[in-house]
Amino acid sequence: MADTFEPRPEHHFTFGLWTVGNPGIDPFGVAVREPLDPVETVHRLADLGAYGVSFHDDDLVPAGSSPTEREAIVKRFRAALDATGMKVPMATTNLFRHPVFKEGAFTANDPAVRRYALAKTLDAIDLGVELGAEVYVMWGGREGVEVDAAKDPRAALDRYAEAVNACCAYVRERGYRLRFALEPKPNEPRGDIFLPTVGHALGFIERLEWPDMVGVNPEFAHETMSGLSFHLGVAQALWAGKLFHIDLNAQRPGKFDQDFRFGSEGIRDAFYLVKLLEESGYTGMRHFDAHPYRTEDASGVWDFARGCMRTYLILADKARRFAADPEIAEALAAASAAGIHEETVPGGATSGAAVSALRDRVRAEAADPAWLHALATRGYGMERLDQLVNELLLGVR
Ligand SMILES: [Mn+2]
Repeated sequence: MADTFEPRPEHHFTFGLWTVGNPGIDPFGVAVREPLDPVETVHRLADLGAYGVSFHDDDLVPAGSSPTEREAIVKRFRAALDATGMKVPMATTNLFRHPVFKEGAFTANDPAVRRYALAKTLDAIDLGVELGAEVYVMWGGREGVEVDAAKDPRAALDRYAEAVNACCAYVRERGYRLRFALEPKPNEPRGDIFLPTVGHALGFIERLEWPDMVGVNPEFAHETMSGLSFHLGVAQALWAGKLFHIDLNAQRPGKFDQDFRFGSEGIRDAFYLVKLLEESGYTGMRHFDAHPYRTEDASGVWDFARGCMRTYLILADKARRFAADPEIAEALAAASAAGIHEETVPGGATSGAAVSALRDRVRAEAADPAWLHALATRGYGMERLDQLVNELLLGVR
């Protein structure tokens, strides 16, 4: 059935090679699907209307490949990109699979491990830039602790900042057009991970040598694991000018890192997120970092990919309907939703005189008990508004 929710390259949907290529390994079970050839992935995703792919260094060039092997792999992969018009907007490093990283990578206690992690990252940056990447994601999955006794966390943050600074210095020296995006996560695989939320990462970035080169890559599942609102985390990243990239998937709170198909859980959260992205003027990638259910065979993988993109487009359409709905507009007016845009201190909060003048005015108004009573007893009509949103999402308006 033809409808208006067909993904197209201009929607900027991207997938990691590791997402559709996920073979279904979990802590209790072996692979249930054959590995996917990255070249096949590029062709299949292009056929579905995606814009591009991303990868960890090892997803494309297996660890231990010789320079000749690397060259052959990159040449074949680039031919697939050229044939399909697919792009590589983002790349990243696998600093979590190899046993050498079991105690950390950029924050490992052993300096030899940290130096190896940095060198591996610089090689991966070269690979990413060679294929066109403009954003480099850093997810520090092994940067954490189980045994607090064994790690000085303040020194670990020094080493983390040092590693990010070193990568920035390298990029500047090479003249690459590349920005970094830190991806927060609270735990898993480590008991606790450094930079556990968007807020922690934003605070960390301001202490770096070149903060303008570094932003965040928030992930729906990761903030939801923390019990936090992904919508509010992404909004703060946008507010700070730091939303360099985003990882879309689905997650129920209080569970292991589920990485489900976008919109399969938390559909209201997904709606408010899509509404935010679409209305904010965000021009970056809509990147899916999710994987198909373990129940799926090879064809279910492509149902998964198509579903991620369709749900995004359906929710973007719902956001447009929200904005055009007269009853919702009435309910928003009842909630004084537009009032949040008005300055609290007319003339500006940075003037001490203006702040004092405001205080004097409010004091006089508040001296009238009726004035305060009216504010205290007014309703905001949010039950009606929220139900209208429900009915919009459930397809009855
Ligand atoms: Mn991710």
